[in-house]
Amino acid sequence: MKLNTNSENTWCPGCPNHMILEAVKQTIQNQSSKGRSPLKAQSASKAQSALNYAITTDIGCHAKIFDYLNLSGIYCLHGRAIPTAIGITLGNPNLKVLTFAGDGAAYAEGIAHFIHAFKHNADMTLILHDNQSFSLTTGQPTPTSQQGYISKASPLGTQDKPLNPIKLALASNATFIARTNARDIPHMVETFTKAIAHNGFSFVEVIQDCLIFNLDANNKDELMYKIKDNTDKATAEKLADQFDYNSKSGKIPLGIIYQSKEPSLAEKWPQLKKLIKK
Ligand SMILES: Cc1ncc(C[n+]2csc(CCOP(=O)(O)OP(=O)(O)O)c2C)c(N)n1
Ligand code: SF4
Repeated sequence: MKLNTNSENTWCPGCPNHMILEAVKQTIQNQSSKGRSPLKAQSASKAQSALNYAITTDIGCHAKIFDYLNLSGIYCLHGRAIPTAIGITLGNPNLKVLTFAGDGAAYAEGIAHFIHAFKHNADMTLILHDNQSFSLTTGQPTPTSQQGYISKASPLGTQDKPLNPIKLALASNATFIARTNARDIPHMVETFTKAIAHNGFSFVEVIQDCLIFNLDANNKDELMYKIKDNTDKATAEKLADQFDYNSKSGKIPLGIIYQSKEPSLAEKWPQLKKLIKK
């Protein structure tokens, strides 16, 4: 499966988005070699037994991944990559939709969609590039920016405490929550593979330093540690509390923070359930 495109890559040299792209390609190639071919969405009917992919992306630096992946999909309005992906799963519940969003996109502009996506539990994977900054628009603070972050839009420093999206996901009845590190390709591949295998809405937060904006939020690797896959809600709450996106003194757990089994959106609706050919 040829996933490369001819588009010029305009990410900054060294931006960890390059590594996320590589991990996504490796994940899909691995699935492909096991007979799960990512087909173009419009020809999905040719291989209903295969796991086929479509993508949606938001708007931002992260979203340029749309141009660098040879997969069908929709390059969406800012904040709307999640509902568009849900729409694709309604149109064809046999597609596995990968959605790429930034922390500005999903935790600010599109936060209502982020919350409700957990409730709907459509069979899709959200890969969230969290650089604690609206980077494409030159570094304004997002909901996960740390207190005191000085930017052109916040010259005196932000006063608000950051949002903890992992806790929000837990409170929203998420069935799959994971965190990984954009500097660790093998861990991303492992995590994305598990997320794609999950039946329902899987949320993977990727800690992705931006090399140009909000530099103070970078270089948290020493705080990160890998956990075993977790299915216990009380443990998940404790894991979520370990990193508040504010200080660099806590620990940052990486891996499957929480997973549970619930019917997916398509499985809840008889009209859609009969279309599933897995
Ligand atoms: C409805 C709407 N609001 C605002 C914008 C401007 N805008 C485009 S990209 C962007 C920042 C994206 O930040 P984030 O989602 O964190 O992604 P990053 O660039 O950091 O990868 C903003 C505010 C827009 N294009 N559309
Ligand atoms: S501005 Fe930041 S997030 Fe955007 S490409 Fe450059 S390093 Fe990456």
